[in-house]
This record gives sequence, structure tokens and C-alpha cells, in this order.
Amino acid sequence: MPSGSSVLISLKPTIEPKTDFIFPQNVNDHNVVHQNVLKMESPENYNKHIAGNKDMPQTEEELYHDPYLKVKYRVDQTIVSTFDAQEYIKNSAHDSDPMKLNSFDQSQSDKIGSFRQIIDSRHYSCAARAEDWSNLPSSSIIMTFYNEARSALLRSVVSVLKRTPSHLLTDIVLVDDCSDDPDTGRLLKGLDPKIKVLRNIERQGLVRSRIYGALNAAGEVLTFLDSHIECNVDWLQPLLFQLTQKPRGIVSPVIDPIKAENLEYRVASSNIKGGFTWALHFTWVSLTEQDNQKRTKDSDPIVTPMIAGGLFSIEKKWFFESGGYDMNMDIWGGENFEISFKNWMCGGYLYIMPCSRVGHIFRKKHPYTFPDGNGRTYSKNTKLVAEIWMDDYKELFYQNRASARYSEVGDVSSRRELRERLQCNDFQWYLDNVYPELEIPEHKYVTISFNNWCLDSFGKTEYEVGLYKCHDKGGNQSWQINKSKSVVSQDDLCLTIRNKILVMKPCHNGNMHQQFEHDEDLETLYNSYNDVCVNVLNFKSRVVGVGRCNQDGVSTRWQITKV
Ligand code: LR7
Ligand code: MN
Repeated sequence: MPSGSSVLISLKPTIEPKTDFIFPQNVNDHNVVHQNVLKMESPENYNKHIAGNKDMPQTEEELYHDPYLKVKYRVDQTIVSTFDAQEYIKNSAHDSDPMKLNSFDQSQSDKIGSFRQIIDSRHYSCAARAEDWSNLPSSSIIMTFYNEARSALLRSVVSVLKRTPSHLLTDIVLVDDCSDDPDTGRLLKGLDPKIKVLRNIERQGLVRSRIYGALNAAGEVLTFLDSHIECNVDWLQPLLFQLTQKPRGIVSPVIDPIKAENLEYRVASSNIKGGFTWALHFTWVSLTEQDNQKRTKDSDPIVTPMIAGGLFSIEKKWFFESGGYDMNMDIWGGENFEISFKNWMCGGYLYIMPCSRVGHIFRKKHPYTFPDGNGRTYSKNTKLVAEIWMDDYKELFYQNRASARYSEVGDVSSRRELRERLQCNDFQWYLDNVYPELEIPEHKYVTISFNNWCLDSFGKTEYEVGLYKCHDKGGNQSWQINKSKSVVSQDDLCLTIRNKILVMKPCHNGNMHQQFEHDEDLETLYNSYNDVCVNVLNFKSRVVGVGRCNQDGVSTRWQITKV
């Protein structure tokens, strides 16, 4: 099926957009969002549920003049643009496995072509808006990309051009992050006079690429988008409107998932906000009762502790005043934490605007390589966040991402100075005021050692624990001693007495064989139920078990060290 043209034939809307979406109640990761959304049909059937028909060509003549669906753009027989979408897409890099190069189905993406109708996924109440959109600032769109499938990039750009009122669109700045094929970006210049294409001479990663784009953007507002998105109806106005109400802050659309396997456009819940784990992983979390109490209408902004990172608007002035991004961050990851913490702590805010919707292809793995490795890069980027923004809470981060302790992050002084200069609140303030429901683990991890030999769970269930030379790497040698007296390994298993030995078992409240009191003076771990202590039974063969609590015997004296 040639791109574009077959979609044209079935363009007329036949069914009103659906509004009775299923909203999940309990969502804590974005995969769940995918399962709980309204199911759309396959790309071939887009004429069934389609967006409000305002951006749809209505007559044959209009179709002919549509630059993005037609191969050649002619007005009065004059060639205005010679952009050839089919030719452009055909010359994209391809692989026989359509998932290989992009981690989404590229052949399906090619089939859809430069533009398609999508469901208007906004809550129905968005249509009855009270906002006055007559006086909005105009925005630059900044999209960085690295080896993006041409059809996906083209569709992203075309969706911006077609679904953004022209007077609100200053320019579209595409930053090619040194993709293998320089034509992918370069050729898009021919699509529209508002498009600027920049190219890095060396791969920089998305942070430095976005800064490069921002520096070359002419708009009063900067709107960042990923390079495999589709903007929905009237997506930009609610974002811009909010910024006119409260300029210093960040506004995001609700992000509708486009399925990587078949490019189905689905409708995300707008009952969720962004959160994170202590390992600094982004997660989606349900709105709390408190959150809901503060909102009176479905179209009210959602106050969010974090943004996913890829799609948002910010005033250019505030973006640069607040320090842009941390330019030390490489390739991918971490920058969304930095910009989120910074905005909240330094006088800004983060809102998700329910009446703004943008689809994004969610994929399960990165299609590209990381020059320093994925894990290392993520550790480095998130360590920068922890060291600069999280105060003492950085310890919780290290406990949950042990590898980050050894990452080299270089000099963080200029970003700490930024924090001083902006007179930011501390991380405690952020937790108390912005993310009060985040669970803060009460007890820190420790090592439990004897003569530099550490109690080691060996990472196994129902397996005898023993001693192993302390390696300072956490893992099977790090333990949490809880108020409930359980001694818990990093795999969430509990130290358990089985006859004379100790094994790891799932924790059960009230299991008396799992309770140990740490006596700081005697340095013992005491189980009152059996009246025994954790002892080294045979140091030579590193055997640990339980035995009499002999206060004089050295074998029961454990050194507990915070890690
Ligand atoms: O070296 C690179 N250079 C780039 O220009 C690597 C990537 N990129 C581009 C890439 O082509 C894409 O346009 O950067 C953009 C983001 O990369 P993706 O699409 O591979 O990332 P993602 O969608 O998995 O990641 C999310 O988290 C990232 C953390 O660094 C960024 O903030 C992404 O923008 C962000 N995407 C979203 O927020 C969309 C919603 C996803 C969710 C949840
Ligand atoms: Mn993305």
C-alpha cells in the first residue's frame, strides 16, 4: 500500500469520537497504562474512529493542495514544494526485520505514511472550554532525533504543521544528533519554510542536542517533542494558555501510547501523574484523593511531581534563566529528573494539561547504542541529579543503584551554584510539598560483618547464608534491619532460623524465626523466641548459624556498618 494515498480514499469521518474511555484506578507503570486504554483499530481502519474532522481535507481540491498527503505541492500549477513523501520514506534505512532498526514496526509506520487521522482522545468536557485562546504567545517546536525512521519523523513534523494554528508556530527546529544518514533531516527543509534543520558533527545525546535546538529557536515559548509522536487536535493551545496564566513552569500534554508492535493509537488515562522510585526510575502513579480534591473539573491541570521528559512547553526565558539542562548528561536519561526537581524546588511548577494530547510510540528497548553502555550512562546521569538536587536523600538513591557510587560525574560545582543562585528550596521541601505520598524507606542498608567477613545471602532462597569476604558492593551483602526486627536482604527475603542454620525465606509478619534484635552494646543479633544469637559456628569454613548467646565469646559480636 503506498503511503498516504490509500488513507485519502477513506478519509470521511463516519463515527463520532468516543468519550467513554476506561480510566484505570491503579496505575504504577506505563505498561499498565497500555493495557487499560481504549482499544483502537488497526492502522488500516482509521476511518472508523477518527479525530474531529477539522484538520481533514474536505474536498478534492483541498486534497490536491495538501502538501503532506500529496506527493507534490502545487498551487495554481506552481510548484511550491517538491517534497516527495513516498520517495523520502522509501529511502529510509530498512531492515528485513521491521522491528530491528527502531524497536517499533517500521513497515507499519511506512504504510501509515506522512499523516493519518487519529481519535480525538480528549475528555469531552475539553470542548466546552472557558479559556480565551485569542492572545497566546507563539512557540518553537524542538525535536532532536538520532537514526529515526523517516516515516515516523515525517509524521511527527506533519502532525505539528497540520494540527497547530499557524500563528502559534514560530519555527520547527530539528536537531539531527549525527544520524548515519544526513539526508533524513536535511531533506525535511523542503517540507515547509518554518523548518530549520541543525546537525551535530558528533553524537551528543538528547540533552545537548535540545540545548542546541533551543539556542536556535525564535519562539517565546519552547515546546520539546520526541521524534516519533503525533499531535492531537488543538494540542498546543492548552499548554500555551497555562503559561500565560503562570509563566514560570513546565506544562506537558497527556501522552497517548502508540503501540510499537502495530502503531495503534490508544487513549491514555488522564488520572495519572509522574513519579519515581529511589533508583530514579520514572513511573506513572495514580492521582491521590488529595490530588482529586484539588481539582474541580476534568480539564483542570494535574499537578505532577515529575514529567516523563520528552514532551513539554516552557517559556524560553524561564528555560534559560533556570539553567536549561545539565550539559554533563549524555545520550539519554536523567534530564527529566533534573528539570522536574529544579522546577519545583526553584519556584517553578509542573502540570499535565488534560486537554492537550500527544501520541508517542512507546517502545520496550532502545533501538540505538550508548557509546559508554546504557547502564553506565544512566548511572552517571542520575548520579548528577542525586548529587546536585537530592541532599541527604542521595543515600537512598545509592542504596538502590549501587553501581552509581562508582560512576565518574566530573565537576558538579557549577550546577550546585545554580541551585544557590536560584535560591531553591531543599529536597525535603519537595518531598513534603510536592510528593508527600512517596514512601521513604525508614531504615538504611547495612553490612553485617565479622573480622571483615560479611554476612552474605548469596542471593538464593532456602539456601544457607554464610560469610563471604566483604566486597563493599552492596548486593547480597546489604541488609535492612527493620523496626519489626526482620533482617531483610536486597531481594526482599528474610533471614530465617531453620534448626541450627540460617536461610533466606519470604518474609511473614509474625514468623518468630525471622525476628532478630540488634543489641548495639553487646553487638549481637538476638532471637528471643528461641533464645539464641546469630553466631559464626565455624570461622574456617565460614559457617554461620544460631547458638547460645555467649557474651564473652567473640563469635557473636557483629559489626553493623551503614552503607
Ligand atoms: O543519542 C540520542 N540522541 C537523540 O537525539 C538519543 C535519543 N535522541 C532522541 C530520540 O531520537 C528521541 O526523539 O531523543 C528523543 C528521546 O529518546 P527516546 O524516544 O529513545 O526516549 P524515550 O521516549 O524512551 O524516553 C523518555 O525519557 C527520556 C529520558 O532521557 C527523554 O526524556 C524522552 O524525551 C522521554 N520520552 C517521553 O517523555 C515520551 C513519553 C515516554 C514516557 C514515559
Ligand atoms: Mn520517545
